[in-house]
Amino acid sequence: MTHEPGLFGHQASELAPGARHHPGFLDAEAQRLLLEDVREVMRWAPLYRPSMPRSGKPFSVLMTNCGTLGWVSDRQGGYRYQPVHPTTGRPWPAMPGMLLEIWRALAPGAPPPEAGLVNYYEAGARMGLHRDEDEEELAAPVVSLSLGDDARFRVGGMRRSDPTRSVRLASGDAFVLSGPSRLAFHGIDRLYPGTSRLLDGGGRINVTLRRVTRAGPG
Ligand code: MD3
Ligand code: FE
Repeated sequence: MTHEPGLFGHQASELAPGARHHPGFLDAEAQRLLLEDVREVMRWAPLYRPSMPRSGKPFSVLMTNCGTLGWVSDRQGGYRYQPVHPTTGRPWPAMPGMLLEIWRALAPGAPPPEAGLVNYYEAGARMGLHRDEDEEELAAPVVSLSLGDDARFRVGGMRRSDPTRSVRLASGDAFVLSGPSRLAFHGIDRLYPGTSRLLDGGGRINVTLRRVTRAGPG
Protein backbone atom coordinates (compact mmCIF):
# COMPACT_ATOMS: atom_id res chain seq x y z
CA MET A 1 0.00 0.00 0.00
CA THR A 2 1.28 3.44 -0.89
CA HIS A 3 -0.55 5.10 1.94
CA GLU A 4 -0.12 4.77 5.68
CA PRO A 5 -3.27 6.00 7.37
CA GLY A 6 -2.79 7.54 10.74
CA LEU A 7 0.90 8.20 10.39
CA PHE A 8 0.60 11.91 9.81
CA GLY A 9 0.12 14.59 12.38
CA HIS A 10 -3.39 14.25 13.66
CA GLN A 11 -4.13 14.75 17.33
CA ALA A 12 -6.59 12.47 19.15
CA SER A 13 -8.75 13.79 21.95
CA GLU A 14 -10.58 11.77 24.59
CA LEU A 15 -14.24 12.81 24.88
CA ALA A 16 -15.03 10.37 27.65
CA PRO A 17 -12.98 7.52 29.12
CA GLY A 18 -12.29 5.17 26.17
CA ALA A 19 -13.93 7.44 23.54
CA ARG A 20 -11.20 8.84 21.31
CA HIS A 21 -11.79 11.24 18.43
CA HIS A 22 -9.05 11.40 15.79
CA PRO A 23 -9.85 14.46 13.63
CA GLY A 24 -8.25 14.27 10.19
CA PHE A 25 -7.07 10.68 10.63
CA LEU A 26 -7.45 10.07 6.88
CA ASP A 27 -6.01 12.72 4.57
CA ALA A 28 -7.73 13.61 1.28
CA GLU A 29 -5.99 10.84 -0.68
CA ALA A 30 -6.77 8.19 1.94
CA GLN A 31 -10.42 9.32 1.94
CA ARG A 32 -10.61 8.84 -1.84
CA LEU A 33 -9.02 5.39 -1.58
CA LEU A 34 -11.42 4.35 1.18
CA LEU A 35 -14.37 5.71 -0.82
CA GLU A 36 -13.31 3.58 -3.81
CA ASP A 37 -13.26 0.52 -1.57
CA VAL A 38 -16.70 1.38 -0.14
CA ARG A 39 -18.14 1.88 -3.64
CA GLU A 40 -16.79 -1.55 -4.60
CA VAL A 41 -18.46 -3.06 -1.52
CA MET A 42 -21.76 -1.37 -2.49
CA ARG A 43 -21.54 -2.76 -6.05
CA TRP A 44 -21.56 -6.32 -4.69
CA ALA A 45 -23.73 -5.66 -1.65
CA PRO A 46 -26.19 -2.84 -2.49
CA LEU A 47 -27.38 -0.39 0.15
CA TYR A 48 -30.74 -1.45 1.59
CA ARG A 49 -33.10 0.22 4.04
CA PRO A 50 -33.24 -1.57 7.40
CA SER A 51 -36.36 -1.41 9.55
CA MET A 52 -37.05 -1.56 13.27
CA PRO A 53 -37.81 -4.83 15.02
CA ARG A 54 -41.56 -5.33 15.68
CA SER A 55 -42.77 -1.91 14.44
CA GLY A 56 -41.15 -2.24 11.01
CA LYS A 57 -40.48 1.53 11.00
CA PRO A 58 -37.91 2.18 8.25
CA PHE A 59 -34.51 3.64 9.13
CA SER A 60 -33.58 6.95 7.52
CA VAL A 61 -30.04 5.55 7.11
CA LEU A 62 -29.27 3.04 4.33
CA MET A 63 -26.86 0.22 5.14
CA THR A 64 -24.67 -2.53 3.79
CA ASN A 65 -21.68 -4.48 5.13
CA CYS A 66 -18.39 -6.08 4.29
CA GLY A 67 -16.58 -8.80 6.20
CA THR A 68 -17.67 -12.26 7.30
CA LEU A 69 -20.64 -10.97 9.32
CA GLY A 70 -22.93 -8.02 8.69
CA TRP A 71 -25.28 -6.18 11.02
CA VAL A 72 -28.86 -6.10 9.73
CA SER A 73 -32.30 -5.26 11.08
CA ASP A 74 -35.84 -5.87 9.90
CA ARG A 75 -39.29 -6.28 11.44
CA GLN A 76 -39.23 -10.08 11.34
CA GLY A 77 -35.70 -10.90 12.49
CA GLY A 78 -34.78 -7.86 14.59
CA TYR A 79 -31.22 -6.71 15.16
CA ARG A 80 -28.65 -9.37 14.30
CA TYR A 81 -25.40 -10.29 12.59
CA GLN A 82 -25.56 -12.66 9.64
CA PRO A 83 -23.18 -13.87 6.91
CA VAL A 84 -25.40 -12.87 3.96
CA HIS A 85 -27.04 -9.74 2.55
CA PRO A 86 -30.72 -9.58 3.58
CA THR A 87 -32.11 -8.97 0.10
CA THR A 88 -29.64 -10.61 -2.29
CA GLY A 89 -28.82 -13.58 -0.04
CA ARG A 90 -25.20 -13.33 -1.13
CA PRO A 91 -22.26 -13.42 1.28
CA TRP A 92 -20.89 -10.00 2.20
CA PRO A 93 -17.81 -8.93 0.23
CA ALA A 94 -14.45 -9.31 1.93
CA MET A 95 -13.23 -6.56 4.21
CA PRO A 96 -10.93 -4.35 2.11
CA GLY A 97 -7.25 -4.43 3.10
CA MET A 98 -7.23 -0.71 3.91
CA LEU A 99 -9.87 -1.26 6.61
CA LEU A 100 -7.83 -4.09 8.14
CA GLU A 101 -4.81 -1.81 8.15
CA ILE A 102 -6.74 0.98 9.87
CA TRP A 103 -8.02 -1.50 12.47
CA ARG A 104 -4.48 -2.64 13.23
CA ALA A 105 -3.41 0.98 13.67
CA LEU A 106 -6.31 2.05 15.90
CA ALA A 107 -7.08 -1.20 17.75
CA PRO A 108 -3.64 -2.74 18.23
CA GLY A 109 -3.80 -6.20 19.75
CA ALA A 110 -7.53 -6.66 19.18
CA PRO A 111 -8.67 -9.73 17.20
CA PRO A 112 -9.44 -8.93 13.54
CA PRO A 113 -12.76 -7.23 12.75
CA GLU A 114 -15.53 -9.43 11.34
CA ALA A 115 -18.06 -6.74 10.43
CA GLY A 116 -17.60 -3.55 8.44
CA LEU A 117 -20.97 -1.82 8.67
CA VAL A 118 -21.50 0.90 6.06
CA ASN A 119 -24.07 3.57 6.95
CA TYR A 120 -25.17 6.01 4.24
CA TYR A 121 -26.86 9.25 5.34
CA GLU A 122 -28.67 11.52 2.92
CA ALA A 123 -29.38 15.09 4.06
CA GLY A 124 -32.07 14.75 6.73
CA ALA A 125 -31.11 11.22 7.80
CA ARG A 126 -30.30 10.62 11.45
CA MET A 127 -29.60 7.81 13.87
CA GLY A 128 -31.35 7.92 17.22
CA LEU A 129 -29.58 7.38 20.53
CA HIS A 130 -28.72 3.67 20.89
CA ARG A 131 -26.08 1.26 22.16
CA ASP A 132 -24.09 -1.20 20.08
CA GLU A 133 -24.69 -4.37 22.07
CA ASP A 134 -25.35 -7.09 19.50
CA GLU A 135 -21.70 -8.21 19.55
CA GLU A 136 -20.57 -11.14 21.73
CA GLU A 137 -17.09 -9.68 22.01
CA LEU A 138 -17.52 -6.47 23.96
CA ALA A 139 -13.85 -6.28 24.98
CA ALA A 140 -12.79 -5.29 21.45
CA PRO A 141 -13.17 -1.65 20.44
CA VAL A 142 -15.42 -0.27 17.71
CA VAL A 143 -13.61 1.83 15.11
CA SER A 144 -15.62 4.39 13.13
CA LEU A 145 -14.60 6.29 9.97
CA SER A 146 -16.47 9.22 8.44
CA LEU A 147 -16.58 10.27 4.78
CA GLY A 148 -18.51 13.13 3.19
CA ASP A 149 -20.59 15.78 4.91
CA ASP A 150 -20.02 16.73 8.55
CA ALA A 151 -22.39 15.34 11.16
CA ARG A 152 -23.30 16.09 14.75
CA PHE A 153 -22.43 13.00 16.80
CA ARG A 154 -23.78 12.69 20.35
CA VAL A 155 -22.32 10.41 23.00
CA GLY A 156 -23.65 9.89 26.51
CA GLY A 157 -23.17 7.35 29.26
CA MET A 158 -24.36 3.88 30.20
CA ARG A 159 -27.94 5.05 30.74
CA ARG A 160 -30.14 6.66 28.13
CA SER A 161 -30.83 9.47 30.62
CA ASP A 162 -27.13 10.27 31.25
CA PRO A 163 -25.87 13.65 30.05
CA THR A 164 -24.49 13.72 26.51
CA ARG A 165 -21.74 15.57 24.70
CA SER A 166 -21.83 16.53 21.04
CA VAL A 167 -18.95 16.53 18.64
CA ARG A 168 -18.87 17.44 14.98
CA LEU A 169 -17.49 14.60 12.85
CA ALA A 170 -15.89 15.53 9.54
CA SER A 171 -14.74 13.60 6.49
CA GLY A 172 -11.58 11.67 7.35
CA ASP A 173 -12.20 11.60 11.10
CA ALA A 174 -11.81 8.36 13.03
CA PHE A 175 -13.50 7.54 16.31
CA VAL A 176 -12.49 4.67 18.60
CA LEU A 177 -14.79 3.35 21.33
CA SER A 178 -13.26 1.09 23.89
CA GLY A 179 -13.38 0.22 27.56
CA PRO A 180 -16.00 2.13 29.52
CA SER A 181 -17.33 3.86 26.39
CA ARG A 182 -17.90 0.70 24.39
CA LEU A 183 -21.48 0.45 25.65
CA ALA A 184 -22.21 4.18 25.80
CA PHE A 185 -25.39 5.56 24.24
CA HIS A 186 -24.68 7.47 21.04
CA GLY A 187 -26.32 8.70 17.86
CA ILE A 188 -26.17 11.07 14.91
CA ASP A 189 -28.44 14.11 15.33
CA ARG A 190 -28.05 15.64 11.92
CA LEU A 191 -25.84 16.24 8.90
CA TYR A 192 -24.44 19.58 7.82
CA PRO A 193 -25.22 19.39 4.08
CA GLY A 194 -22.75 20.87 1.63
CA THR A 195 -19.75 20.71 3.98
CA SER A 196 -17.77 18.18 1.92
CA ARG A 197 -17.21 17.68 -1.79
CA LEU A 198 -16.02 14.07 -1.45
CA LEU A 199 -19.35 12.42 -2.36
CA ASP A 200 -21.07 13.58 -5.56
CA GLY A 201 -24.57 14.44 -4.52
CA GLY A 202 -23.53 14.99 -0.92
CA GLY A 203 -24.45 12.91 2.09
CA ARG A 204 -22.29 11.03 4.53
CA ILE A 205 -20.83 7.54 4.76
CA ASN A 206 -19.80 6.04 8.07
CA VAL A 207 -17.95 2.74 8.27
CA THR A 208 -17.76 0.99 11.63
CA LEU A 209 -15.43 -1.95 12.19
CA ARG A 210 -16.48 -4.47 14.81
CA ARG A 211 -15.35 -7.76 16.28
CA VAL A 212 -18.52 -9.79 16.71
CA THR A 213 -17.59 -13.28 17.99
CA ARG A 214 -15.23 -14.02 20.83
CA ALA A 215 -11.74 -14.65 19.59
CA GLY A 216 -10.45 -18.18 20.10
CA PRO A 217 -7.29 -18.77 22.14
CA GLY A 218 -4.51 -17.03 20.27
C1 MD3 B 1 -20.05 4.86 20.65
N1 MD3 B 1 -22.90 4.87 13.73
O1 MD3 B 1 -23.28 2.25 13.23
S1 MD3 B 1 -20.18 6.16 14.53
C2 MD3 B 1 -23.51 2.64 14.37
O2 MD3 B 1 -21.87 7.86 12.42
C3 MD3 B 1 -23.35 4.08 14.69
O3 MD3 B 1 -23.05 6.32 11.56
C4 MD3 B 1 -22.81 6.29 13.87
O4 MD3 B 1 -23.64 4.48 15.78
C5 MD3 B 1 -22.54 6.86 12.52
O5 MD3 B 1 -23.86 1.90 15.30
C6 MD3 B 1 -21.80 6.69 14.87
C7 MD3 B 1 -19.38 6.34 16.08
C8 MD3 B 1 -19.68 5.24 17.04
C9 MD3 B 1 -19.76 3.93 16.63
C10 MD3 B 1 -19.93 2.93 17.56
C11 MD3 B 1 -20.03 3.21 18.91
C12 MD3 B 1 -19.80 5.54 18.36
C13 MD3 B 1 -19.97 4.55 19.31
C14 MD3 B 1 -20.13 2.21 19.88
C15 MD3 B 1 -20.18 2.55 21.22
C16 MD3 B 1 -20.16 3.88 21.61
FE1 FE C 1 -23.87 2.74 17.10
